[in-house]
Amino acid sequence: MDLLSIKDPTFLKGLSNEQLEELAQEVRNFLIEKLSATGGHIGPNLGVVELTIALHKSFDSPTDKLLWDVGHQSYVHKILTGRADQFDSLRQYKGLCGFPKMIESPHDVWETGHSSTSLSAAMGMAIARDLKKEKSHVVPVIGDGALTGGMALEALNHIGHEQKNMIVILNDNEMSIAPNVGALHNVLGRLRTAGKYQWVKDELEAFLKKIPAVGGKIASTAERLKDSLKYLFVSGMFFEELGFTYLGPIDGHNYDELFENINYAKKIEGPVLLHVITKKGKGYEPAEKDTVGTWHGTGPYKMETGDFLKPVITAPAWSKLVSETVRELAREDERIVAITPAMPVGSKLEGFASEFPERMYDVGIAEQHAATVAAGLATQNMKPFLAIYSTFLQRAYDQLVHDIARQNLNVFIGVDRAGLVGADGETHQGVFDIAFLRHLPNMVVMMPKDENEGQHMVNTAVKYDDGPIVMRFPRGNGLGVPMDESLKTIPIGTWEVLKEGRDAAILTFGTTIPMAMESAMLLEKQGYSVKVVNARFIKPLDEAMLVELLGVNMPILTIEEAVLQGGFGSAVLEFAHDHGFHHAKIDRMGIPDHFIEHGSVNELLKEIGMTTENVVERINLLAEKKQKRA
Ligand SMILES: Cc1ncc(C[n+]2csc(CCOP(=O)(O)OP(=O)(O)O)c2C)c(N)n1
Repeated sequence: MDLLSIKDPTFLKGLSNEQLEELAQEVRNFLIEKLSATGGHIGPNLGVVELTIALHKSFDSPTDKLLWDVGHQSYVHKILTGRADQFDSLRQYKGLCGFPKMIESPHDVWETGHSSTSLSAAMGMAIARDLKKEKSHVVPVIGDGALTGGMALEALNHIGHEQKNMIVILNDNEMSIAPNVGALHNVLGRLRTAGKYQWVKDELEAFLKKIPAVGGKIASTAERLKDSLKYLFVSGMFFEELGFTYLGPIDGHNYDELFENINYAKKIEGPVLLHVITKKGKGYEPAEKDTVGTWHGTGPYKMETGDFLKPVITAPAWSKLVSETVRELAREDERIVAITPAMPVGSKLEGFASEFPERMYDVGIAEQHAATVAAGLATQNMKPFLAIYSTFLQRAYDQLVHDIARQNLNVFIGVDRAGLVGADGETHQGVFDIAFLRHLPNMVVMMPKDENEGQHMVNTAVKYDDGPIVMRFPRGNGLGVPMDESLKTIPIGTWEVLKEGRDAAILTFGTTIPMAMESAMLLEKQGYSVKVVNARFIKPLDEAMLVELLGVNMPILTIEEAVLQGGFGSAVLEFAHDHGFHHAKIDRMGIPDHFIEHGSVNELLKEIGMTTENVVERINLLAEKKQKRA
């Protein structure tokens, strides 16, 4: 069938299982081909083709609510809800979003990007449905990785207690991005190997019915017997104990099993958990064979071979530079322990893990826990390195405040993917961390201008023993600068003048430094002498340098690839005000007060007015034109 002609999922109702098999194959071919050009979350989507088709055939979306946890596996859902024609623009500027998006379709009832939110949202929807006396199914689809997130466990606790009608689909492929970890993963493993629980229960009931009943006594004995036999047959009946009817495990690529169990689940009162086993990357050999997580999300690839079409970049990847420098330092300092909340691959901690397996902890999708584990380690004079993406650190705000900063603990937080991240879009932009870190007492926040300074900053952070210290660094690669042989420490709170100038100063850090330098060169040609400062410490500020600049009434432009509200520019404004420089000429460039969607970083910067041309224009407005110098 022509996938481009699909308008909504109602067409599925009349299709036979054979026709659905054909459809699944077409969807797979389509995804493999389209994503080879755009990149995207190929592995997770190939794994849920039959599951998504079965759900859309069995339920009436959007009256029935299908919620996709994390949302990276919603491509099949997008195809079935009439968006196949937009896949050429997937994850591109103004194109189809890689995650559910309400503005795209009424079938996207819940927006995501971060994990483990679906069960709580489903609970809210179920409460609303019941209060409004409506009839509908609420069906969150959550992966075994996302289930390790604290919020999902909090939700299970609540849903099981309230006994709301809801069908939770547990999409278990044994993978998070990397192989899934944790005790819960082991529980699922036992369930997987224990066989079909519902079958065991039915068999037991049939057997017990054959025992001649002698009033209520035997009945209650039988119940007790059933309970104890349950443990005999199925170890760790975790979900039943939490108040869910557990169905499964079933083969998520088999329509007969899917329909039988979904239809059965619909009839059950109270919450149901349907345990569906799927294969990540199903139907595309390179992705199916992946055991480390390479095919979770990819850039473009050659369809026939599965080779990635990566541009040749010789500069080191930021994540690798940071993790490998920590690894080098860990050889001398046995107190260093690395912690990652489910991102060992993204954070490039494989090398550290292989050299120091006993000092490396993947804690699952558990950012709050990760932060407080780091805090606990620090209380014991250990040196925790918390490797975490800026966007996911948002989850651990109170742990930063209450556990780390308040106790002034020596935790080194490597804030990865800081700044705009591009194709993942709104939910993943790392633009809030400065605003939520810089107001915390005791916190040091810094960002290097290039990878050479980056390695010295890692060393600075590891040697620092006066409280928490954050090094933020961007997605992608360094600039390809020469690297010093030996590591240095950088004095805390010191900035660096990169270019002298008399008419105005640009204060910036990290990724925006090349733009500042280029603008300053262009401005020279227009007759402006512009100073450029590498404001590598966002907190504490280089107060001596600021006083010097403000003292001569130098117009200042601050630039940051982060939100303006509460950002670095705000810090400079506050400083000027608090130190009596009430007539200071300060202009701020940064991310305005709205969420930034997906697109390439350059397209996004252009959209928000953060280009060389914009800098030149803003300096022109700020500074009085001086006589052109010969
Ligand atoms: C709060 C949060 N932390 C980390 C991530 C990064 N992340 C995206 S998908 C994923 C793994 C999800 O695994 P699972 O739920 O099993 O889904 P699968 O990809 O295996 O289908 C992780 C860790 C995230 N999206 N949100």
